[in-house]
Amino acid sequence: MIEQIKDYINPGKNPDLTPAHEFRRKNLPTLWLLGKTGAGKSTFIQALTGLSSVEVGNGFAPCTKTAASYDFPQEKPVMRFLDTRGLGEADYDPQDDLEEVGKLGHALVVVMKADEPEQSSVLSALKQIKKKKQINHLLLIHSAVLLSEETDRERQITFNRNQVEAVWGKDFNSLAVDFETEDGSIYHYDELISYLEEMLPVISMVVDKKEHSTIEEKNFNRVKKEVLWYAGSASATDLIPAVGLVSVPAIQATMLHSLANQYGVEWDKRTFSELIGALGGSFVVRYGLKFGARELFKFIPVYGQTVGAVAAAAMSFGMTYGLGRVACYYFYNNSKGEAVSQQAMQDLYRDALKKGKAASGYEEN
Ligand SMILES: Nc1nc2c(ncn2[C@@H]2O[C@H](COP(=O)(O)OP(=O)(O)OP(=O)(O)O)[C@@H](O)[C@H]2O)c(=O)[nH]1
Ligand SMILES: [Mg+2]
Repeated sequence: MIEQIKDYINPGKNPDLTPAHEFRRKNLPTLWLLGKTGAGKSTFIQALTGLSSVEVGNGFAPCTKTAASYDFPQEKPVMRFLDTRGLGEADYDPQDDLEEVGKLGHALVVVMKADEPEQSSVLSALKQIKKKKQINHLLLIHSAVLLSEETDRERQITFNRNQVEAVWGKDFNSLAVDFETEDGSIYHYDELISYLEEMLPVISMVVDKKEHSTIEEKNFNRVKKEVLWYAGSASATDLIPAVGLVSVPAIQATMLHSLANQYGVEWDKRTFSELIGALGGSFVVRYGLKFGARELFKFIPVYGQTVGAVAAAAMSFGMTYGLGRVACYYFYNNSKGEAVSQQAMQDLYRDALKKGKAASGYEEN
């Protein structure tokens, strides 16, 4: 116990977090894009990530002949895009890509240009994907809808939606978008994001929402992806067979150290105990931030029970994200010389824990 607290304060001395980072990198929540050449898949990824076509291009690693995956952000990824790079007329076999997507947290987006009714290659791929039953969530995007006359638009969209329905059934959402409007905005952007986050909650964490936020929140948004990345690595420790190579506390400690630096706060024993104090000692224990104790048993105090590895992974993700969130809040106020209330810290933690668990990709939402 004492040792573990020391690890928190001075994490530099031993932990090799690489195995956890690598494991998570192999198991990222994935958004799979399916669509003909020119449908708008790359444009979609750019619209979401804010990266230029050059950056998206460079970030892609070919995984099969017909698909490429893109980890976002590249350095410390929290999610993955799988791009089928244009289904041609040749028969596309989604088999390898289905394996690539893995078993956890993934969703499928089919992109069809509204004025393109010839979708046989996409539909036959979709039929095979459906058969495998590995993908639960589908969103159909009709792109470039503003290029069509208003009188044609509804008919085109309905036609393509019916084609998809014929192979997939009725259980999917369908949305008309345009990525290239005259004023540079995206037509139906908000609707697009909310459909996407329904399917893959991590999306809500990585996509910029044009909503009002406080200065504190803006500051957190700058480090949020890093916090998610650490949370992903923490969750990996519950799933890596060689348990004990890396510990959740070691990862959390490294995260806290890095965050404190970025807020210009010195990370030492005093800051550590003040942070814990600000959350409340008994709260910390109840929520399992008991520095290693839960790792031995996968015992989750807040549930009062022992859980399986996947649920534990979701919990580790949520707790690490929650800890990162409140730490940033604390550091921000600390750097301004302002006090924080325990209530505010706890509310923030609970909220972040919930969002983090959903974003982990290890839980059905
Ligand atoms: N006006 C308009 N143009 C679009 C839209 N989406 C894509 N485009 C254009 O369509 C062309 C093809 O888009 P991409 O995103 O490269 O298509 P893709 O699906 O990635 O194609 P492949 O990489 O060949 O599979 C580009 O010139 C885009 O600018 C849209 O919503 N509106
Ligand atoms: Mg492309």
